[in-house]
Parts: sequence; structure tokens; C-alpha cells
Amino acid sequence: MSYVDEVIELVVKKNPSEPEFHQAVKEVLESLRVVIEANEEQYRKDALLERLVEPERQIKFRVPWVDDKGQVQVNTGYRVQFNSAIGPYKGGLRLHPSVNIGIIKFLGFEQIFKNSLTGLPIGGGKGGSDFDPKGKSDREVMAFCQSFITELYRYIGADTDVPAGDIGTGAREIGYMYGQYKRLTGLYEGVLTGKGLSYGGSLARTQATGYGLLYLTQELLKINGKDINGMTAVVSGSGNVATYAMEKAQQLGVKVLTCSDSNGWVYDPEGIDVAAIKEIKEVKRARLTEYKNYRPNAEYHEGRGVWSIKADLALPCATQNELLLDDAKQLVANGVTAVCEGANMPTTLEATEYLQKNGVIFAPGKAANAGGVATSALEMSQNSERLSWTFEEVDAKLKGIMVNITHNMVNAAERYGMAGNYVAGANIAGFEKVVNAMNAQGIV
Ligand code: NDP
Ligand code: 2IT
Repeated sequence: MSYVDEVIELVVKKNPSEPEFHQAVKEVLESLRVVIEANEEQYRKDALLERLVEPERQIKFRVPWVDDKGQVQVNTGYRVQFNSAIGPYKGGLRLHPSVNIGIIKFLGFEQIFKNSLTGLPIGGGKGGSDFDPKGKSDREVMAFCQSFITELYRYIGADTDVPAGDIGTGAREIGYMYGQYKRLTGLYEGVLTGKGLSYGGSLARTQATGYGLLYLTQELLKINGKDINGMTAVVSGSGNVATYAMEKAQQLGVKVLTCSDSNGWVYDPEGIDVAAIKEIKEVKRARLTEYKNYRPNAEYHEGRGVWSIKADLALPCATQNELLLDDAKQLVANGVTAVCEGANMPTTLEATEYLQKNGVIFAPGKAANAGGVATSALEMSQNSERLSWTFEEVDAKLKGIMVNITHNMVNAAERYGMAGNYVAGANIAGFEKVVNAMNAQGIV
């Protein structure tokens, strides 16, 4: 059996009931097959892949807090410190009822290669909890965040592990976590990113993932001889990534037709009103059903359905496995040009394969959504030098990073005879630096 197949089998056997982690490992290792086979003997001897798929450390803890009725609630907290070969662990904290160790491991594994692709010195990690911020009062969210950090604070730090936002963790949650970290340690340091601008946050971090997604999409289309200006797009999600993806898309001359939340989706043939989405989601923390109050001509549908609308671009920006094989077939039938992932692993393996086989330009999340973590690393730099850069400076750096990632991904695929396969390109480009650093640092 080949080394790649052996390690995939090992991962499934050692980590049963973690299907998302299996999926992430399969996607990466399958696409690295050529690279690994070229070095198989040495990698096998060094157990390189076994080390790569085993997190350096996994922390799991109890998070008790008191709700507004005086009832004690108990959640589970996680932090997976996956790989520190190229820098301190870096990655977000997801707060969603679906969170379990397999989800955090898939996200942490992806994060290793994504962070490497940014070209910045950050290792891979991820954390979170099965806590659901939806419908909770600010006090309840604060009680949870304080309890979460009261355990996690001993494992994180500006030079060891720097968490940030993800699903369910935005500026409010980061603020409460930062306050508690500072209270417990007495340190005013850049231990979290995505902070508010008044206490060490970076301009453009809020916009970074969505804007970065569009910078990469624009560049990738250009490389393929196409102009993004004048295209149409279908977007899923209506959170941080989706909102700023829609905003930048519109700035680049794209008409955005849809967005969604976990209850339903809107179709606005005149183009989504991003200011309305911001008010509904960021200010009111309400549901998309409200969108019709702002745009009476738009349609609201329960359930899922954004991929049924004909468009040039599909930008999944909500969650994992939200674009399935049938959706891919529908997109292809509707003549989609490109699918670029704002979310982490939103497209299933079968759907990805179908899109690639049918000539759709497909940009994987670990490249396409790397703008968020890249700008987090820029926030770390600003915190270290105790200075803050202007919006224009950060945005220009973000754009440069995304353009670089695009070319590195395209070139890596070509180098290994897989031109146009950007999944392979991103994985190869991300893998090379990490492996180089792991080899240089010996068996650790
Ligand atoms: P938010 O919490 O701001 O928004 C998430 C959006 O996705 C909401 O519209 C939410 O709907 C929807 N959603 C979440 N879970 C589900 C689900 N199970 N089914 C259907 N819809 C769902 O998160 P972000 O925008 O920050 O994150 C979105 C994706 O982007 C995630 O995959 C995340 O890992 C990834 N990402 C985020 C980065 C960041 O900087 N924030 C950076 C890189 C990637 P509802 O409100 O109804 O739950
Ligand atoms: O998936 C991701 O890259 C993020 N949620 C952002 C991580 C970060 O550290 O900014």
C-alpha cells in the first residue's frame, strides 16, 4: 500500500467518528500524492505524515457559566494546537452547537497549510466550543467567554498561541475574552486578533476574509483570461465572511444575487443590499426574513437553495459541506465560471471533483479565505511594534498577499504537471514550507 493510503487509513482508524477530519486529511494527502511519492522513502522513515496528522497538543475542558435565569450551564471547550513548525499556533475559535473535536481538528489541520500559504510566520491551531451565542443576552455571552478564557488562558499567549474569531465569534466575544485574559494574566499583549480598534485591533481585519476572497478570485480569473467586472455571483452565508465578500464583489462590479443564513436564503435580482444585511446581522442580530422589509422585490425562501440561481461565480461563505454534488451539477448546468471558497471546506470532495472535471475554476478555502488569518498576522505585527497602520496600508498588504497566494498556487500546480488543479496547487505550496521547517527542526 502507498504511504499516503496507509496514513489515510491510520487517521480513520485512530480517529473514529471524526468524518470532517478524515475528509480534510484525504483532500490534502490525495492531492499531495505526487510530491509525497517523490520523497516516499525519506518521509516514511521520518514518519513525516504521521507527525503531520497528529496534533502537537489537544486541550479539552469544562466551561461552566450561569444563565440569566440563574441556571448553571456546562459547555465543552477545545483548543487544538496542531503544528508550530513555522510560527506560534494561530487560528480562530468557533462557537456553534455543532462543534466537536473532529470539527476542530479538521479546521486546525486546514489552518496549518492556509497559514503557510500566507507567507507569514504562523503555525496552525483552532478551538471553540459547542456554546451557541444565538439568542443569548450580552451578559450570558460575557459569562461564557470569561469562563472559557479562565481555563484557556494558561495555554495561549502572544508568542505561543493566538486565537481569533470564526463562526459565532466576532468582535463582541473577542472583547470579553481579551478583558478576561488581561485580568487573569496582567498582560496587555496581542494574545487574540480581531480585537476592537480601541484596544489593539487592526483596521481592515473585519473586512479581510471577504475582501481577500475577492482579491484572489479577481486575480485567478485574470490568470484565466477573464474579467470579474460585470459578472454575477451567488453567495451563501450572511456573517462576517459573506458580508464583506459581497461588499468587495460589488466594488469590483459584480452583481450579487443571493445570500443565506441557517434558516433560509434571499434572492434579490437587483443585487443584494449589503447595508441592509449589515444592519440585520451586525446591529440587530436578526434573521434574514427581515430582508424583505428593506427590499420588497426580493424573495425569501426557507431552507437551502442559493446554488440553484444562475450566476458566473459561486462563493460559499457559510460552513463546511454546504455545497454538495447535486449543487455542483446544478451550478455546472447553469454555466458557472468559478467556485471560490470563503468558508472552510464548504464543498464536499465529490462536488469538488465534479466541478474540476467540468472545467470550473475552483479555488479551495485554504487559499481563498486566507486573507482573514493573514490580516490577523498583520495585527500581531502591529501589536508587537505598538503601532497601528492605516486602512489603506493594511488593505494594500492584504491584496499583495492574496495576489501572491494566487500565483504560488497556480505555479505549484503547474510545477507538478497538474495545471489548473488549484486544490493540489494550494496544498503543495502550503505543504512545502511546513515540511521544510519540520525537517530542519528534527524529530519533535
Ligand atoms: P459568522 O458566524 O459571522 O457567519 C456564519 C454564517 O454562516 C451565518 O450566516 C450563519 O447563519 C451561516 N451558518 C453557520 N453555520 C451554518 C450551518 N450549519 N448551516 C447553514 N448556515 C450556517 O462566521 P464567519 O462568516 O466568520 O465564518 C463563515 C465561514 O468562513 C466558516 O467556515 C469559517 O470557518 C470561515 N472563515 C472565517 C474567517 C474569519 O475571519 N471569520 C476566516 C476564514 C474562514 P446563522 O447566523 O443562521 O447561524
Ligand atoms: O479560518 C480562519 O482562517 C479563521 N477563522 C481566521 C483565523 C485567524 O486567526 O484570524
